[in-house]
Amino acid sequence: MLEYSVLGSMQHIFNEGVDAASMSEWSEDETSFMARALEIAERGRMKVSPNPLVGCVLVKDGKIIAEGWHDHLGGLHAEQMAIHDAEERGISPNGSTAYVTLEPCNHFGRTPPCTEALMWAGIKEVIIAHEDPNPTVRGKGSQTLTDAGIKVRTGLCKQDAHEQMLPFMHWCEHRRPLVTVKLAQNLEGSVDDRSGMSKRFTSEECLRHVHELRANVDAILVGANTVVRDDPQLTVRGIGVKNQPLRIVIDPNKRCSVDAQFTKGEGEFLHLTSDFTSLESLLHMLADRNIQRLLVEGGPMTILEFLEHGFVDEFFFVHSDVTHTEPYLSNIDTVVLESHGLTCVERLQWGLEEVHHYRKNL
Ligand code: AOF
Ligand code: ZN
Repeated sequence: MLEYSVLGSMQHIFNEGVDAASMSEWSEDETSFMARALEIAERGRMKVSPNPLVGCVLVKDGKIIAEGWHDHLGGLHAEQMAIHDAEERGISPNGSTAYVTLEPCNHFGRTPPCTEALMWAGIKEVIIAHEDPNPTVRGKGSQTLTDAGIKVRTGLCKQDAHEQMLPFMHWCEHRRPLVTVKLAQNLEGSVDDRSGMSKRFTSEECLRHVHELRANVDAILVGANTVVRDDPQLTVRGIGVKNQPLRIVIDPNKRCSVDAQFTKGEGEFLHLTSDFTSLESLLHMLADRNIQRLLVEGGPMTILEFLEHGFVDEFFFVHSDVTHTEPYLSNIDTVVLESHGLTCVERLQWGLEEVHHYRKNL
């Protein structure tokens, strides 16, 4: 489990298997089966976007007989993989209960409908954590199952499933990506020491966490000032990813060199110059390109723009205790974050740096 993900830390549900809100409605066994489905859904992390992470377990006579998860984009859906797993083990899924973290789909997409697979497999009951807000599904999956005489119950560990699928849920609901910001500064609020060449002032271990964060987003954005000063590559390094995030630079005054690092190497980039109109239209355009989670890495002016428009959903505020000879102040602090609807939900340690993780109530 990755501590920096939108999940914060989901470890509690895997350890305790309890979703407080559902305690009265659901048995302990049911809750632990769904907790397992949520746990195995994690195996698709960094591989399924723009699809959500989905897990499924099949239960017969009080025991898990098969497991499946949506492993990668274009791969089997969780339910189909679980049915396949039962067959491979030589166990009939007939008469079992499916615990699935998302309402089964009812459409022909990259795969045939999961509702049909469940019916064919003779599943007698389907327990769902969260409805699928995708317009092509939205209740139709549950309805199809019910019409076929399969018992359907929904809402077990719903909050945890929502958290796990947050970028997907947000994208379905708002048609714009979830915006995550990362900003590192020292105790006086400086993001750069202007007395010399630009250089990283946070620890090696902190950098590793930043790359993990990058590996969990679909796009990374910076403003022109950051490119001119730091010339970053904006790629994921040290972690195997199937696709590099889309690199986006906002540069309306055409200040970036045609030779800038972000234009090089593997992966796509978007250099927005005169074609940049507004953050809002950019976010909608990104959503249309299936970008569900965007990481804004700087600089402070770009981040403030996002904050002032109310577009920041999540903020990793990295605090270093190095001193800067010629500080460059961000003008971003706790008060600014709180005034834009963000609340500190946890404190993390990324190497030498303490990180305050802020979130909107999503
Ligand atoms: C499920 N089980 O494991 C997942 C579902 O293009 P496709 O065929 O991969 O379908 C993608 C949509 O299906 C996705 O947007 C979401 O609504 C649903 N994902 N559904 O029954 C799964 N990953
Ligand atoms: Zn499906």
